[in-house]
Amino acid sequence: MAPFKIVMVRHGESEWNEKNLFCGWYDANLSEKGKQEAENAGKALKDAGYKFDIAYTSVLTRAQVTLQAILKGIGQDDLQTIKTWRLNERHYGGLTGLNKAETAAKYGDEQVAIWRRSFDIPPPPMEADHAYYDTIVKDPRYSEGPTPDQFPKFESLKLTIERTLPFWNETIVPQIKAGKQILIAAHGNSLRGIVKHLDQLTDDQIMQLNLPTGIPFVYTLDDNLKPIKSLEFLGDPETVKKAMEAVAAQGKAK
Ligand code: DG2
Repeated sequence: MAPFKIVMVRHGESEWNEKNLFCGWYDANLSEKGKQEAENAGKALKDAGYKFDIAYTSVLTRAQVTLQAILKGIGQDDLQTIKTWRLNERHYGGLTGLNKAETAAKYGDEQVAIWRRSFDIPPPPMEADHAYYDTIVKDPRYSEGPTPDQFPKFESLKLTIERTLPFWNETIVPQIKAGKQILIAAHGNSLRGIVKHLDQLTDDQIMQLNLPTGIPFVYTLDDNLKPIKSLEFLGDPETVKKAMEAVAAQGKAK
């Protein structure tokens, strides 16, 4: 049945992306620009003739609203959609709510680059006195998981992959192999984890990847789910390049 195709998209710009705040598990909405990006993503998929059998997203609003806008754009509002915390953004721990550029001014660009992009060095934990601790930990959307002992206080990319990959392997892979057309709307780092896995990138290689908001990308996979084509964006290459560079620059002191 191969080659298989799977489409993924990082949500449109969120209100916290717009303000350049570490967001993680905080449930930010889309900004106006982000809503437009989500609509554009739907248009791009429609123009390319995509239709899906099932969609997956996180339990966070910014990913779900992006998905809804895309599904509306391609005329599939009622598509079966599975929501899981395992596709959530990485938990940014004690950095949640801090401005990325101000944090770089305080701790240095290099330290912020380590917190944002190193594979296994986590941010500091979110302690119980953190301004967003209760909002996140007591959110009823987590009543079905993660369990209290799985509930993160912080996550590196490595830890993010450790909870995303079981969902990928157990739930998404069987659907790909059954020939289902799949769309995933998720987050910068949960998707970087999937990209690292698919392309077998080294811990150093994945540090260089910054996913832009609201631009869908396609993987074409062989029978063993090895990529035949990787990370093909549905967007003008120059725009994609600039958007990736802008994401990388968010962690630099002004
Ligand atoms: C961003 C990613 O997550 O931030 O948590 O701040 O994809 O949900 O907007 P998203 C956040 P960086 O790792 O790019 O700093």
